[in-house]
Order: sequence, then structure tokens, then C-alpha cells
Amino acid sequence: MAGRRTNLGLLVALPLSLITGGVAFGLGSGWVRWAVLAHVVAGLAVVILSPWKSVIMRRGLGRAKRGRAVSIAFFVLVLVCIVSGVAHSAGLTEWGPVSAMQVHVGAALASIPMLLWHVVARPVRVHRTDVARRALLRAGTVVGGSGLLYLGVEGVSRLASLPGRHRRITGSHQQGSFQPDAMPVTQWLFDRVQYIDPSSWSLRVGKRRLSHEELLVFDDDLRATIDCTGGWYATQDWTGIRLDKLLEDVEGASIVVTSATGYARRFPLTDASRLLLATRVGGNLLSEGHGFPARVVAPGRRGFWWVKWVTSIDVDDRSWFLQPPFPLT
Ligand SMILES: Nc1nc2c(c(=O)[nH]1)N[C@H]1C(S)=C(S)[C@@H](COP(=O)(O)O)O[C@H]1N2
Ligand SMILES: [Mo]
Repeated sequence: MAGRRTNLGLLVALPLSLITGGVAFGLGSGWVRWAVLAHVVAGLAVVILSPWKSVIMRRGLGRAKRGRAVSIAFFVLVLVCIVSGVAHSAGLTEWGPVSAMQVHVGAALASIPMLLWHVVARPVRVHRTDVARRALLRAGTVVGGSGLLYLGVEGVSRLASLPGRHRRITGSHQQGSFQPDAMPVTQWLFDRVQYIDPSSWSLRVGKRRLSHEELLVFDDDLRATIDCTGGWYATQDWTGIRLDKLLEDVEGASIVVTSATGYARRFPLTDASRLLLATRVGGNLLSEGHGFPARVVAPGRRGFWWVKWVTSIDVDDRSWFLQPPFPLT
């Protein structure tokens, strides 16, 4: 494959890997299956193109060019992304103090400015024939090859009984289902576990206030799976009160649930009957790590929606999508 075409292939595969990775993080059900599949195929296409790219790189490194250090750093980050992605899939999820997924996402985010720089500093010429039948066939071969590589890796992982074989459609590994104490305690970015005294805590719902005791009276049960973007999931039996019951006869567009830490998420009001404010899990009170005295249970949504240590719930007319797609704290 000629150098220019290899570069064009990478120019498609790398941004596609980043975009599909971001989408897969944002979704917890439904389309996430396709985002993850596209993410894997785009990532493996990078692997397939790497022998040709290594020839181009060796040539490029021979000529002393400005920005060589950036190119090398960019290459290393892409390599780290691929290795950590494959390792996570295979079940090698813990790398000492960090997880493979944290390394994967960290390297991917760090690579974005370098990708932009690379595209500007080393532009690829696009020819009209790049969208011709032959070129598309070649692209199809790369996509097909990476699909086969994916099936191969999955097959080996199944045959060798690697831990990676029991994964959800999101790619997450099961950890602590029906054993809340064995389920990881995870925070999105900067929050710390809160130790709240239930006697001085109350939940504010609009203008109303409910004590912990008043809240414990409710016993709506819901079996639901929490799926953290960190790469694990767990199914538990949660107990509490459905938000539609808590918010009877309220009008508006969205519900804002706020934590004692200030962490908050906004949900469409039409979701109220599917959301639970849980006080218990597996028949026992929530542990501090898992959000005592009360936390959101949001089936089908990624873990970062499951606000812990809830202190207030409000409804207003703002649309739920007027918020960053991911929490900023
Ligand atoms: N207040 C608050 N709630 C939070 C978070 C946070 O950082 N702060 N992290 C979320 C994320 S990313 C996940 S995956 C789940 C983890 O829940 P667990 O610790 O009970 O497993 O909590 C969510 N709720
Ligand atoms: Mo998470």
C-alpha cells in the first residue's frame, strides 16, 4: 500500500477511534453496542495499517524535520492506547495504581492536540480517485481485516477462558453483582466519599424536606445494572422510591439531582418513572462508598448518572441536554 494511502487510512481511523470511544462512554444501552464495535474496528484498522506506517515513519525520521519529538510522542500515545485497549478487553484491567481504562482514556485525550498538530504540519494530499471504487475496495479490505482480527481476538479469549470473555455490550467486566460490598467504589473525577450523619441530613425535593426515616418507609424494588466507564459493571437489587412518586404532579422539562459534593446530573422529567432514589441495596442500607443515605439508580445509563449522597431534587423548565455530556467535576 502506498504511503499516502496509508496516511489517509490513518487520517480516517484515528479520529473515528476517538469519536466512537467518546460516544461509547456517553451511552449505556442500545446504540452503545455499535459504538463499541466501530471503536474496535477503527482501532484495529490502525494496527493493520501499522506495518506500512512504520516504513513511512522510518523514512521520515531519517530526514531531520521540525516537530520530530511531537511525532514520536504521538506515536507512543497511539501505541499506549492500543495496548491498554486490548489489555482491558482481555481482562488485564488493573495496572498497579491505575487501570488499563484510565491509561487508555488518558493517552487518547493527550493524543488529540498531537493529532491536530500532525494533520496541520504533515498534511496528506487527497486525490479525487481516493473515493474511486478501487480505493473503497482497499478500505473495505482494511475494515474487513480488522473485523476478522476482532473475531480472532474474541475467539482466542473465549477458547483460552481469559477473563475478557464475560463482557457486556459496553465492553465492561462484571464485578460484584449481588454482592454490593464487592462492587467497586468509584468517583467520576474529584469527589471524595462522603460520611453523612443521617440525623442531620434531609432530602430537599422542591420545597419539601424528607428525613432519612421518612425516606426509609418507601420500598420500591428495582433490579438494575450499573456500568461505569471505568470498565466494570454490576447488577444489584436496589430499594427506595421511584422519582415519579416523589415528584407527584410536578410540571417541567427536567429533574436536577444534586449531591452533597455539588456533583449533579439533569434527567428528562419523562424518565421519572424509570429512575429510583435508592436508600438500600441487596436489602441493606447503602454503604458510605455507594452513596449513603441516598443515591440515584438510573437503569440503562452509564455510572456517572447514578448520583451518590443526594441532597436535593428539583424540577424546572430547562431541557436536560443543556448540560455537558460528561460531568466536569
Ligand atoms: N456525587 C457523586 N456521585 C457519583 C460520582 C461522583 O463522582 N460523585 N461518580 C459516579 C460514577 S462515575 C459511578 S461509576 C458511580 C459509582 O458508584 P459506586 O461507587 O456505588 O459503585 O457513582 C456515580 N455517582
Ligand atoms: Mo464511573
